[in-house]
Amino acid sequence: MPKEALIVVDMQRDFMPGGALPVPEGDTIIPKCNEYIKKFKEKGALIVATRDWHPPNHISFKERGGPWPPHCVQNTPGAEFVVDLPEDAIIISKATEPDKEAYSGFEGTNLAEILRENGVEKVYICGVATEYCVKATALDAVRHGFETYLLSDAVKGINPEDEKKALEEMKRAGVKIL
Ligand code: VGL
Ligand code: ZN
Repeated sequence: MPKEALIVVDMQRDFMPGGALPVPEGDTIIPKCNEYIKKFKEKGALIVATRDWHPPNHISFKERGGPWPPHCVQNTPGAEFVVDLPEDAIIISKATEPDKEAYSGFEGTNLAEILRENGVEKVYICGVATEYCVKATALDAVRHGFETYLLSDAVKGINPEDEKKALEEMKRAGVKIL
């Protein structure tokens, strides 16, 4: 039973430069994420990848009054992963309901149950965007009782000031920033 899990948050084409909702320099953490995936896999950790997986009419999209341009629409190239995942990686699709936003990988998914069933006690988090889905996932991980670590050299935010605030907030909540 793996005691550790790596959670790779939303490393998808639409969040990379040239995508529908780009995280500036989001692509620069791809090699780092791939390194962590390989390293954690080698030591027997559970590899989890969350993905933003919206229906075409999602409530977070501008045409429905939301803050974002359409992005990560289910089964489109923009929703594809840009990192190398092992075949047995656990894929968690989130924000799949038209009328519900979900930034956290735990929200409306069975991620907590999967981690518990696998004996996971510690989770390590990397990915994008630091102040949205990474933060929400990390805070929920703490709430669910997991020892939570942020791989800070493998995350990227949309806005540097918001990213800084998010790191402080995570720290206050008990996330260990590595
Ligand atoms: C995200 C904005 C909208 C994220 C997802 O993955 O951080 N941000 N949808
Ligand atoms: Zn989204």
